[in-house]
Amino acid sequence: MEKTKELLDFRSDTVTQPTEEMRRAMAAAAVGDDVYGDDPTMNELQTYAADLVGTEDAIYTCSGTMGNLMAIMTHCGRGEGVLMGVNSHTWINEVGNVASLAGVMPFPLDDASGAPTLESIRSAYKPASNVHFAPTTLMVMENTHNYTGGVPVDVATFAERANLARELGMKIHVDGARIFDAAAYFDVDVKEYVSLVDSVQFCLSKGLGAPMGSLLCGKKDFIARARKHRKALGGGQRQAGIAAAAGLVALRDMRGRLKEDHANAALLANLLKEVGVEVEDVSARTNMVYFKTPGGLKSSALDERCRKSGLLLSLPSETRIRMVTHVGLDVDSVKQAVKIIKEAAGL
Ligand code: TLP
Repeated sequence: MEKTKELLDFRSDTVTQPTEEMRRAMAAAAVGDDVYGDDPTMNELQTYAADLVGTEDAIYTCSGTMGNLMAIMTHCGRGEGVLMGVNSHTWINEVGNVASLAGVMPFPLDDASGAPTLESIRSAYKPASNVHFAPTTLMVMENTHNYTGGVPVDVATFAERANLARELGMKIHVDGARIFDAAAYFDVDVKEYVSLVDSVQFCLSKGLGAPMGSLLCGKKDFIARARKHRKALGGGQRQAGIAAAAGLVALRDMRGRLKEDHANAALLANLLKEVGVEVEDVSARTNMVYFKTPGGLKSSALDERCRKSGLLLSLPSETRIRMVTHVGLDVDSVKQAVKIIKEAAGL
């Protein structure tokens, strides 16, 4: 954790160092061969995760990307269609694996404000009855929604989309990499979201601060079929309880502090605005701040200058910058970061 503090690493909430407690738990973890289902710590994590989100079962996956892909491969047969936002991580940032590995056809939804619009769901939907269509059998929703600003989708809005997809006969998967941020933001139990869908993937390695791993949660038969896909993708691990031990600490102890990250991101947005940076407005802010590169610079040029002062940024494009708050950063880190940006951009 010290390292991220020294570096002012705002690139992502994936950069956190494991806490001392996570390291102790990893060192002491009872382990077994998880491909045989023999790892007691992994079994404990999966049971804990399923209970926490209110599903019958859960399976550990190496990453959020793998969890989303397993979900799509399990819900959809080859040649079927999946609806997902054009600004979603599954659309933009998972290397086209829906097409290349799952053999599933993605159809774009308008998710410019986080949740997909009802109209875009209706118009993208393709029924199996028409012989020409790749029938859409799944909709993926993302919560919080990364690319539009880490926007949390509230339960009512989420339910409206999920219910429409259900009426049209689709299954629903949630890329809930940061779903605990959404639940924390709205002070709701994560089960309120998960009860509306067929599966959820959430990450241990983001705001919850674990070094690796995600959970895919759903019904027992769904998880059993997803397990086969995990094996096929090379994600069956052996003494995986080492990772699960840190994941258990993350799930038990770290959810309660996510609002600190949200407060720090709100402070960051305000301080950046005060020095003249064009911060992107959001309907609700969790742990991300996106802004237009200030001072007429390219993102890469600003990044180079900031790096010299120990500040690391994420660069979604040459005109757009993202900063993410996390457990390795505090109020002082935020103030220091704004000072560095102000100087680097000549504001
Ligand atoms: N997001 C990462 C990068 O890949 C962009 C980040 O720094 O934010 N869903 C969402 C909404 C995500 O933001 C991410 C990772 C994933 C899935 C994938 O998780 P991993 O990195 O574990 O494969």
